Amino acid sequence: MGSVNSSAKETASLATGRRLFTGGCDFQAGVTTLDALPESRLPEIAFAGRSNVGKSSLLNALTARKTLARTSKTPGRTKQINLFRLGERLLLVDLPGYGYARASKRDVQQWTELVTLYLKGRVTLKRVLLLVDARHGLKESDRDLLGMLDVAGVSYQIVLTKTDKLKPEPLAARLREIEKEVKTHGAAHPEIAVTSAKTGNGIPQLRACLAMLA
Ligand SMILES: Nc1nc2c(ncn2[C@@H]2O[C@H](COP(=O)(O)OP(=O)(O)O)[C@@H](O)[C@H]2O)c(=O)[nH]1
Ligand SMILES: [Mg+2]
Repeated sequence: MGSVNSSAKETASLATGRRLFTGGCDFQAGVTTLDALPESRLPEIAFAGRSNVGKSSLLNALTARKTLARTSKTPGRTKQINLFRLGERLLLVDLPGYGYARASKRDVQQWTELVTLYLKGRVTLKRVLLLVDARHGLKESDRDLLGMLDVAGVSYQIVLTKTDKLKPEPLAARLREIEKEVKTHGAAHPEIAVTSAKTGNGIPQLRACLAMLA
């Protein structure tokens, strides 16, 4: 009985997530400075991660759009914060990628300044999704961001990307390893999302999880 109820609940929350994310998403703004960021009352979810982690692909998969966010083979190009509005319910914020090997010191400084100010100042920010390539796990640049989030007191959730590239066992090991590490961080959402933009695995579940913030 209990399990029947809980699976009915789960089905309902998956449907809610699907409706929200596939019901229309519009590009709202792309900004390179904080002053240019439009004021908003909508709850906001920010997407962060190293360049090439699959951020654009994940945004496209979540919103069922092929070209909402540009995917590219040349990492490290987007220097701006892009905002997408999901109906009148939620803002999705695409933060510039980091950890690009050929980034200059000046690029890193610019990124840090823009993102730190955004994270500290955005009162409507509900959660940061920190995307991590399942093959590589957490890197130093990810740990730097985790530190910034801890200081800013922003809650965050780890999202594993490109999980289609790993077999079940190494994937499970990766999950355990990251779970263990983020446990030491106060602001971490306990559940790590396991996704593949390529196969669509985990996308309905992540939509459902995020729809609860709308
Ligand atoms: N196999 C696989 N490749 C992916 C996946 N997501 C992204 N990629 C590839 O990874 C590269 C970088 O993706 P992109 O979304 O542009 O990354 P971004 O720089 O973080 O926005 C592209 O070649 C994508 O096709 C995935 O789930 N599975
Ligand atoms: Mg991108």
